Amino acid sequence: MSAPRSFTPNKSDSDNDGLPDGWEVAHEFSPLIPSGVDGADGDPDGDGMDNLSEYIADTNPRDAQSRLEISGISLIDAGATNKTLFYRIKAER
Ligand SMILES: [Ca+2]
Ligand SMILES: [Ca+2]
Repeated sequence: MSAPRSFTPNKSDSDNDGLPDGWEVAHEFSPLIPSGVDGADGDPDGDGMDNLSEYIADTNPRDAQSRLEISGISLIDAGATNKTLFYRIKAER
């Protein structure tokens, strides 16, 4: 399969890496390269969240301080069949 030669910002995923073209261009990635720093597994800011995770969390893939973090989880046992899981998510965008 040959590499795509053009892309349509905010409309498609030309390189089929799961990252929309518009998002890739907005964050200075190539919408035509599906691997390495430009791909879903790339982590150019080294924060441990790959690009696909940054896209889903709506965080900045070029800023290590911009990340999604679960700050606490607790389980409330309200009986044999009723259990409630509480969690708090901190998103630095
Ligand atoms: Ca893409
Ligand atoms: Ca990252």
